[in-house]
Amino acid sequence: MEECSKELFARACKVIPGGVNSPVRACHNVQSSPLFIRRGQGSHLFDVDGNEYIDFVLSWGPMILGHNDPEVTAAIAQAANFGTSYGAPCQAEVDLACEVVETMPSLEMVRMVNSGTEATMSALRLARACTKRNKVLKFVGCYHGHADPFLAAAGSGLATFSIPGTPGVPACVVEDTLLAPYNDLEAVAALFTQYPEDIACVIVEPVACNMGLVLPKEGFLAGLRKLTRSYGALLIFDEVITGFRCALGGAQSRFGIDPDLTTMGKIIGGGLPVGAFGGKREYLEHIAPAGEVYQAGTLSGNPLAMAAGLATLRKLKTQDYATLERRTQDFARELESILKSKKVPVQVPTISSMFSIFFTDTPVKDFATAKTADQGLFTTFYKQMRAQGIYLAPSSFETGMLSFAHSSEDYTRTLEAAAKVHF
Ligand code: KE4
Repeated sequence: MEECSKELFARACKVIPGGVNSPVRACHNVQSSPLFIRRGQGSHLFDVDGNEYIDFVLSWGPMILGHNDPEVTAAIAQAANFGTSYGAPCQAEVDLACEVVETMPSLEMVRMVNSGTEATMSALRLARACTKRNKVLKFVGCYHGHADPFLAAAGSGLATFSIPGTPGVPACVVEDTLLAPYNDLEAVAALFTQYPEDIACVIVEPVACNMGLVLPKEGFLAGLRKLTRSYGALLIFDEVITGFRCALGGAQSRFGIDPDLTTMGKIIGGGLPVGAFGGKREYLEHIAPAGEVYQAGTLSGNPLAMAAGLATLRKLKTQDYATLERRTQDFARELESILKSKKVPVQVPTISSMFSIFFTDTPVKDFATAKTADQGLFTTFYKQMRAQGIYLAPSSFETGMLSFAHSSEDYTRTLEAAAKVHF
């Protein structure tokens, strides 16, 4: 007898903390329990209870081509026939590195790792080594993975659980982490004035996706570039979500900014565990064994993961990003007007193939304003949409994603479901 989601979750809770391998999947913030997924196909997920969903989470970003894309799955299967890991260089990692360097405008070199967390953790170490400075400036509500230095006030899961930092991170580790509100250039300038020679880097989500979707204000990213240049700090674009999604060349190509370092994840692995950090040669050549900054990983450059990433990026070069963006905009506009007709405060920001839903009329420009959104309304919306077969991110601090596999019928069905929600 196959176990249902509830039975699986009960068994999981006995052996896995919280029954999940990543907190946000537990759906605590929307008073729900997680669905256990049996399989994904295109824009749909199928849970173990026999239900089908239109998927707007897409594994938190990687599945921009949709689930079980034939080319990607075939590439993984073919690679698997040659073994799963060598712990030695293979052609696939060179091919993927070349593909990434060709695709992301600012990159001259790249190092593969196994997650976005590893990518940002390594990029921070590199920035500190290259500048011989210790302080890192990040933005409240931006999430850069769970490496200690970033958990001073992270977005994503931590924001959902409203934990300002987390136990287990020594105060000495986050005392070099400076915080500024997103979109607040004056606050950044003030920190540089206060610490003119101590800031190794500014790390930023060029489009913030971990406090819900918050777009950079006109001039914000260019202002960061100018300030970091003038104070000798490195600018790190955390493109773990925006890379290959905001545009094929990421947010840096969309906004025309030239960061010193870029971190990547999610799409770069086509659904398998891959992260990467890259940037100018003059910096990357400090990374061991070329240079003295130690960074390593048993499964970095894993042949199956590289094959999945390569198949994904090569296929993305043939996709029509402009049409996907237009469809996302139309969908978000329609969704916003349906929800407004229900006399609730709501805004549905969107950019490229991303959107989020804030139940507030306060213009959202940073984490403080994102937090004005009514979580109760979001929970009501989430539950009633899931009951109608629409799989949304279980938190208003996450970002909804669309894929090239989503069909016009998916959009129509989702909007019809939204029209039936009652608050
Ligand atoms: P991972 O270590 O989870 O691969 O990547 C960390 C990371 C780094 N930078 C950005 C901008 C990110 O969004 C992430 C991870 N994103 C979350 C979703 N918002 C992952 C979901 C989860 O934690 O389960």
